[in-house]
Amino acid sequence: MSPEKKITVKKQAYTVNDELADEIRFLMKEKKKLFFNIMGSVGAGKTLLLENLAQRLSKYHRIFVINGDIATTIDSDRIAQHGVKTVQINTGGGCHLNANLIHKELNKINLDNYDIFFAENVGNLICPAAWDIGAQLNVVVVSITEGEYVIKKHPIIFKNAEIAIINKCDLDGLGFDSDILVEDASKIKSSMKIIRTSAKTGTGVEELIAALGIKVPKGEEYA
Ligand SMILES: Nc1nc2c(ncn2[C@@H]2O[C@H](COP(=O)(O)OP(=O)(O)OP(=O)(O)O)[C@@H](O)[C@H]2O)c(=O)[nH]1
Ligand SMILES: [Mg+2]
Repeated sequence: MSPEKKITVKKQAYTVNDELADEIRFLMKEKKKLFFNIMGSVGAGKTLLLENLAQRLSKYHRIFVINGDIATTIDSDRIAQHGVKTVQINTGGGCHLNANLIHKELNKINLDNYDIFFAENVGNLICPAAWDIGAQLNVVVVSITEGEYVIKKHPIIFKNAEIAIINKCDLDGLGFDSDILVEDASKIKSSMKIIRTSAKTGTGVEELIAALGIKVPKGEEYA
């Protein structure tokens, strides 16, 4: 294939994906559903944060979680233990979810049976940034154990997100000031909502629920 033809095919793939992503977003809005894309590095704590969210929210909302991974059903099994419906997509070698994979899973269920949808994207800070999956909000998770340069080195995924989570704050004391991660995220995008969490202790999870715009009964919301 000539280089020009290769570029055209790639452009077409993005266009088809973006159209389908818009369709998913439109449908979710029309049906008054929430759909969040949780992206982030390998091992940053995406699944443990989703376990926290499932545990807190399943009392009040019907939740459906789509987990993307190269192999295994470990993440969907972990989250399902908290009383929410989950499905695992194994991408084989694929390094990201895309609108087509999400659309196929949504087509298998009755959307009216759920209120809130989460997708846990494949763990890395590169490929998921380029593929719109039709979510209303993109969230990117990094952990302080990834070091002081992790946000600076991956600006694109932060540009494409509305919420940045700096996780594993219980492990502070790694020889650098974690404020630098907050500064880097806000330099990349001044409107970014930045939340420090520990998915291990639960710190910051209520703040995250509020930032996602998820309603909980009076007295249980983040002040
Ligand atoms: N100390 C501490 N450990 C955490 C925290 N969040 C996650 N972990 C641990 O970090 C490891 C990876 O967490 P996961 O939730 O599986 O991370 P992930 O981002 O879903 O990883 P992948 O799906 O493989 O990309 C597990 O051993 C978690 O228990 C945290 O806030 N603090
Ligand atoms: Mg995971």
